[in-house]
Amino acid sequence: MKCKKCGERASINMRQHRMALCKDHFLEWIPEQTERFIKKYNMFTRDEKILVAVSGGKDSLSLWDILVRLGYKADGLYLGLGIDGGVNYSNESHRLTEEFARANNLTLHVVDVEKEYGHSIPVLSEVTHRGYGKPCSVCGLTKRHEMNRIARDFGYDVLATGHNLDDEAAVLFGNTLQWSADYLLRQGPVLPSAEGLARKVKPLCRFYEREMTAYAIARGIEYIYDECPFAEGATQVFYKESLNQLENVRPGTKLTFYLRFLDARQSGELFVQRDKDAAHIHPCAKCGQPTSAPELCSFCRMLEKASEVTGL
Ligand code: Q46
Ligand code: ZN
Ligand code: ZN
Repeated sequence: MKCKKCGERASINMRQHRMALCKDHFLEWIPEQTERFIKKYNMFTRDEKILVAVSGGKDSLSLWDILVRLGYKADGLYLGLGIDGGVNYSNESHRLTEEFARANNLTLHVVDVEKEYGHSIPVLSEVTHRGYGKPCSVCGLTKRHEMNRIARDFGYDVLATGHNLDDEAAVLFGNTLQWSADYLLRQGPVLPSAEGLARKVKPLCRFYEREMTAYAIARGIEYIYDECPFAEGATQVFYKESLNQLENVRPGTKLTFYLRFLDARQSGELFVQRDKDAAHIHPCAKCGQPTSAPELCSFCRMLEKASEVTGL
């Protein structure tokens, strides 16, 4: 297999694009494509301040690397979740993220959830009984809340996450199986800013997971290989595997599934936008973030419940 650009030996073959590239051209192609997606979906401009949520994994570190290479003003945010799971997941992911920031001379914000709120994610999950024994519901809620908080407090215009096509297609698959209209309407490369909330963007949403792995390795980025120990067995993993089976038989299935969805949604063919919650949005009485709940937002209610149970 030869590189489409220079004819040298290819190091990656992307069947869905009918294109093989050598390492050097692949390392050029990924940022070029990212820039194209940023412009196509109007994600942000070079004047805006971007906060990248970094977990120490291949996607978020690569995203940070790409944005900085492209000349964007991008700082990082690492959230210490206190997840151990036998592999010391949180410590190791923190170390790798710090190292990446240091090596590239980048600004990194670090929030340790336990230090900030008195409990780690697994403890918060256990005492509040959210999520049926899995900390993912509390974790997701906390991550969203903290990303918004740091973006607001430090004046970032945009929050960028490293979700890749495999992530997005799996979420889309799940939402489609459930016909969750509200979630489907909100899924996309850009979630516009709303009152008190920064715009959210996913610049890697059109790259396959294997492309991002190849990028991180080719670029020499040291990232955490282990997934969060709670990710295993999650429904999303099952959806990913199912989509991979389809992809193996018909290369390009995932990309078509996602892109056709975006087209249909944009053209208004799928759903009529309803603004039923918009009227009730107001700032949370405690943290000031927008919520549609009567007084406190779900994050602050979760913390209140935890303090009732633990007395802390
Ligand atoms: S939600 Fe669940 Fe993830 Fe949080 S607890 Fe781990 S798997 S990190 S994306
Ligand atoms: Zn080449
Ligand atoms: Zn709140």
